[in-house]
Amino acid sequence: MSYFEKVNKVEFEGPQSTNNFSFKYYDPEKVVNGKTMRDWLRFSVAYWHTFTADGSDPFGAGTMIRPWGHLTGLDLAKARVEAAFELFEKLDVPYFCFHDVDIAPEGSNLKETYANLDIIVAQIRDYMKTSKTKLLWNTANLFTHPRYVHGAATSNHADVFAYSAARVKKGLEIGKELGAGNYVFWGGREGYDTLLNTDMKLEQENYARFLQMAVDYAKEIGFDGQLLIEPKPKEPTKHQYDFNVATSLSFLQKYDLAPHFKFNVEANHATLAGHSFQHELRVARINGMLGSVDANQGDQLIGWDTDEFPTDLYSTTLAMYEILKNGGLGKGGLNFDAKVRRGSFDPNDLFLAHIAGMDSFAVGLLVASQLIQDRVFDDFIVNRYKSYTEGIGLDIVEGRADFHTLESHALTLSQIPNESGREEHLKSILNQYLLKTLTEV
Ligand code: XLS
Ligand code: NI
Ligand code: NI
Repeated sequence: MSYFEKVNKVEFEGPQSTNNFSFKYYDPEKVVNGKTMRDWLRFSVAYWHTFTADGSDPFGAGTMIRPWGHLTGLDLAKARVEAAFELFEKLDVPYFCFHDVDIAPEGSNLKETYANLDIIVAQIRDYMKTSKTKLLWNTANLFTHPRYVHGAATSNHADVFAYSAARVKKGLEIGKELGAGNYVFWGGREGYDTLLNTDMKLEQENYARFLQMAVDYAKEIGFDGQLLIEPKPKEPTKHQYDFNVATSLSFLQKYDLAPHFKFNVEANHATLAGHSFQHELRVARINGMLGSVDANQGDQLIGWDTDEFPTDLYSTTLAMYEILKNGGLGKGGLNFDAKVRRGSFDPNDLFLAHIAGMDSFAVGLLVASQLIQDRVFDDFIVNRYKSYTEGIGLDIVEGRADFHTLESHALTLSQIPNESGREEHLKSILNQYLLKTLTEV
């Protein structure tokens, strides 16, 4: 049975192609900077947005027309798996991701929920025997159900803490069974809405205890995937503890958890935190903590996580710049934590949206790799900091300077020759590289 009968396997046809169901820039076998596009980009489909979500929003009902939409319960869950592997194969996408509740319905108690999960995980495992698509990461949804109203690991209620631990325990077991490359913690309810009822200190300590127990359990069962924290400053909670990469890193360091975790950086979460996507990737990268990416984009005019498919070529280029500088994403990937707009309700839009996102990141890869190869920004930056390679600057970075020697040096200065940072010029070079790459493909 086919769910997307009218869509054939999507192939690279180049920018001249008029076939909407083809890649214009993403050429999986093309070698860029020593690796294939497929291996640099490591695309992943997010199960929740593509197979589970129905397009409902706080003001309106679901709009999505889905070939599995008439089913319920486990039948629905099974049909989604079938549809998912059909889409993975037609897009030739190497990875996918899911939350436990995306793949199987919750039962009336934990045992029933486990039983439902076991049925669907077995079905997924069967598909994975012959499919090329692997599991990038899975996670436990610790935010939708009313029990998480006051948080999960940071709930005021110890039973919720225990229940959440059970779900993560099961999640790690599923991750191991399906060979997941990573396991994600996104704490949508780990934070507070008002300090008037919140013991922030206890909540944060409990969160650290929870993560340590997860580390211990992963080790106990031999789960060798990378554990990832996905920061987000707010939404649904007013203030989330994993606010951004820098805040989360300090938290991990304080509790000696940093060696066990990396970050899953999401573009729209970066902008919600008042940062650029590139900023968050850079902070993670320079600290050796860049694990994986939730590839999407927000909307400048809307103040929440719109999770749009990434089409902004500046953003994909600067993201790929960081990823290339990182030497790639290791076990991570570019997961389209992105949803088609409510008005894009046709099943074909699922393909067209992924094609748009994949082509946009392929362009980003091409442009970024050229920028790096030509040392466009590198040379500029090296030159900009050259005062640290000699004299007093070298004394500073090599630890020979103190306030006495610095004052003596300062007293000899008459005028300090600052130079222009050339921001506009650098941006115009970026434009040139973008346009040049686009015409050369
Ligand atoms: C929500 C998050 C979520 C995580 C996984 O904003 O992006 O989808 O990626 O729980
Ligand atoms: Ni995400
Ligand atoms: Ni998000």
